[in-house]
Amino acid sequence: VDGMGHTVRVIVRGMLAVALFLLLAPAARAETLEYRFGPIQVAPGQNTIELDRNDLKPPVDGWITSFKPNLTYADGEVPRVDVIHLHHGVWLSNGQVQFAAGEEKTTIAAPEGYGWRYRASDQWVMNHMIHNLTPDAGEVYIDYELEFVPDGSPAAAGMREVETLFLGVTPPSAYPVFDVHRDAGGRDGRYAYPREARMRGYRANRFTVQRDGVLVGSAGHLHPGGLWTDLYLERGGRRVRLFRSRAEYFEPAGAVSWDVAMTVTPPRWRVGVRRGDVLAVSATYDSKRASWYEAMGIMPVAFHAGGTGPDPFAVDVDAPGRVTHGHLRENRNHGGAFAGLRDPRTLLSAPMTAGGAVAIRDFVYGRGDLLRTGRRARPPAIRRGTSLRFINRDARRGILHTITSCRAPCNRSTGIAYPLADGPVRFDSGNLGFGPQGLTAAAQRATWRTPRKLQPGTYTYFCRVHPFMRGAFKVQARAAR
Ligand SMILES: [Cu+2]
Repeated sequence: VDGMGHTVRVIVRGMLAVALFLLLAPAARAETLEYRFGPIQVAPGQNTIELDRNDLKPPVDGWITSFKPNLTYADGEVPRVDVIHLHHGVWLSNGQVQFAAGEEKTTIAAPEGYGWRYRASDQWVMNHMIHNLTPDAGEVYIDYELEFVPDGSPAAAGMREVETLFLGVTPPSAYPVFDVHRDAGGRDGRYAYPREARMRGYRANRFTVQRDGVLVGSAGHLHPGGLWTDLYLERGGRRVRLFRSRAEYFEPAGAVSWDVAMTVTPPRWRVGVRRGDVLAVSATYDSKRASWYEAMGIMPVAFHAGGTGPDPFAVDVDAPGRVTHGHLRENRNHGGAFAGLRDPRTLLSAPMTAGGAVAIRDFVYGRGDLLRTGRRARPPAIRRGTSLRFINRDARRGILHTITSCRAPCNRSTGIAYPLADGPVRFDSGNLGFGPQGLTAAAQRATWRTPRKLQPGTYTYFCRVHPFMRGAFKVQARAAR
């Protein structure tokens, strides 16, 4: 971790806060502790997972009752989400996930009287994935606010311990993702994962409860395009829904961006569970508008072992949730405005030489890049039945790029809701490039070829990692000219 000065300052501030709390505020409920993790140097175009030791935590034993994350610049300003965003942050304690945050920035709070047990000797690790959507380097901090009740304070007496059950729809992984293809699922325009993926015998979204106890809270994590996550309980052949965490979009264009808040369980939500019960989660995405690559569906649940709560088969526990924040300023740049770029359908093409490839270098598609002018801007043309090869020359710098179809002209301004993977013909290269196994979205290859079956026409595409990158190519019925 960089910035030891910061670390020390924050720890000292934390100790002072706790001391003040003990001296002056015996009736107070919890102390707010603020931490800044960083500075984190963000490379041009970065989209990688990092694991760092994290000593920014309370100096004394106690209870954490609430957790609120953010991403900031040195001056405290929150980066625009279309510039740099926190793809995820996961706070691991002694190797277990305790808190997690995504770009939806849900505040996590235990219900009154419950808390996560904290010991000063706990080993914390920060797993963070910061996505820089631009070719410019940056420097950011991960800020987080804990509500903390030190041992010995009146509020700590009788505190009930919760632990986080980190449930998700995919097998446990540092990068647990799945793809949602446009038009996948039923005619309802939605795709429920894993049910509609039709994977026989799939059980990665199911968890057997190990001890009797009570569930006291939950919230879902989705990516843009996500509609809701569901939590179910199965017992003796019966199944009941416990909670639906809905994505409430502020985004004017609908379910297509990070301008969203997830609903969390109401404060009085309780579900009694028994050893042997099965908890199952599912994630539902909109599949009408666009494809959603590397989507997530995670539903952490706060569990109190040994407690009791309503039997969900006797009482309807599935109450509507509530959001923990409104529209955030950093989500204000939606994109989709006229940007002065040419419509590639009106440009002359340039034939590709046999064996030629479109090289991607310095965030530019070598041929047919919409941000270029002159001959280099001309979309390369290939013959029907052949394919166009792309090669990512930035891969050696650790930069990933994609070639993902978007609806023509795909030349409007970049924002959180534009462009989308909504080309009438669906193609996607995956993340061209390399990275450490299991800790990256990288496809572990730098080249990709377009599908051979494309009909004659102009095809527009963008880079999902750096959506300002746009390009086009043409397929011609006869010999390219
Ligand atoms: Cu890119």
